[in-house]
Amino acid sequence: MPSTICAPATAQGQSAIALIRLSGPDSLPILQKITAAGKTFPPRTQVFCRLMDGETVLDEALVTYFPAPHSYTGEDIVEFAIHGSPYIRGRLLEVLCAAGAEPAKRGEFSYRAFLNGKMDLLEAQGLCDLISSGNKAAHDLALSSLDGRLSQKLNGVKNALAETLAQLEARLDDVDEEMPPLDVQKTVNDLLAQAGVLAKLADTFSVGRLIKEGLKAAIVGAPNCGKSSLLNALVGFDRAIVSDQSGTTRDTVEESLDLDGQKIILTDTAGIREHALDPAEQEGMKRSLRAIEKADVVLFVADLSRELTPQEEALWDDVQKQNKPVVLVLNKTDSATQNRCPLEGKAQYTVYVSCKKGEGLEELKKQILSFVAAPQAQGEDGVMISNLRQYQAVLNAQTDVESACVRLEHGAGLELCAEHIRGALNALKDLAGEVTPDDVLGIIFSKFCMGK
Ligand SMILES: Nc1nc2c(ncn2[C@@H]2O[C@H](COP(=O)(O)OP(=O)(O)OP(=O)(O)O)[C@@H](O)[C@H]2O)c(=O)[nH]1
Ligand SMILES: [Mg+2]
Repeated sequence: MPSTICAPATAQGQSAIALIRLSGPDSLPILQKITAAGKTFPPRTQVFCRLMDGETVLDEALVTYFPAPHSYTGEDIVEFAIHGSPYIRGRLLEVLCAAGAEPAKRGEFSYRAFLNGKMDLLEAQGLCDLISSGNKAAHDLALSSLDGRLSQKLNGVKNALAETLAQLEARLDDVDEEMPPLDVQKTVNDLLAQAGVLAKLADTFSVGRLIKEGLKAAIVGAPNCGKSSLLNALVGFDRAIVSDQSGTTRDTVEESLDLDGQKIILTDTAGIREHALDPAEQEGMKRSLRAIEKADVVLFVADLSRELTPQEEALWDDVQKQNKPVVLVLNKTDSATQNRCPLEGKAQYTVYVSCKKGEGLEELKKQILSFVAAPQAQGEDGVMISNLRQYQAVLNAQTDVESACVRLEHGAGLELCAEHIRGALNALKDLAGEVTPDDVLGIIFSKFCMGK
């Protein structure tokens, strides 16, 4: 029999109300131990009662009993809405444990919900993402997983593959050859259609990840071109020190920004030049290069009020080698001594700005957003994947389905083809947690927050 677990469902610290949850077969008996004898708790009804700590009253609370299976975990649950003092919360947990409960591990409520068939792994991960989503885009993405749209899509593929597999297996079992032969072309077409669905889903990963984690944009360039000014202009306050001296920024400076509901993480960096003035600047330049490596997008700032130096051109070439989108940001249009910059011909994206006058910033923001909002990268139905484990499983399934097609088309035995389809089905079942080993599940759920 499973144990009965308890944990706070609301954040630490002082608050008007805090919620504590019990889940497991002893939830009701434990509740009865700490409330007045004979008190009744009708299902799903808030009951006002005193919670006792031995002979003394610990708190007056609203308590709700959710009998199994109609609860979040599928087990008996009791929810205590108590006053949110850290003392009451901590003490109630001790009282519950003394009455027979155990402290819940991270994600244990959701794990139990999963084991009881209340949700599959994809929905559980969507829920975890929903709680940690800090902006609209991440929220929408998490919701598409939580409400089962991702699971439905994958179930559609699974059902189609299972149907094809059944056709193959029937032929393999048909030793007396009583069945009509397999329609190879139709089977190949069916498999290709499913491989296409998987390929499209896999394609959403790069953008899905950016939406969930935030797009990292590194602001780089030579000293004094206005990188820190650009960071400040984009975030709308004086985050980084700006001065007319070259080499002002030493350490990287990071700040997040919400652009139309999308999280952008901007990193201002030390200007790069050939000779650093001192070891601190030298270290700063190393950090700039690391920031470029970690970025999803590079904002390369050049100063229109002076000529481009050979070092800047070399830096531009180095940045290009990273194989990521680079936006050429031509700054100081208000005091430009030249209208064009030699890098323009090499740049895929160019935006003119004046940080001093606040001009061109909207266009730059649009350009940054375009890297997460490219329509061809978004799933047409808003269904996307955002975690690496999901991505790898979808890719494995796609590869297996494609291999099955190739085998079939080249007249290989049906057994080999069936084996690839079984591989793809297994990868998809693993995604939903159907065949996932317990230790792997344990690791996944342990990343959930406490009390969830
Ligand atoms: N005229 C004009 N001056 C600007 C503009 N943007 C920045 N500046 C000035 O350029 C100088 C350098 O700006 P910063 O933002 O500190 O430049 P930086 O690239 O961060 O410099 P380092 O940290 O030293 O690498 C400051 O005097 C700014 O006021 C602009 O759009 N127009
Ligand atoms: Mg700076």
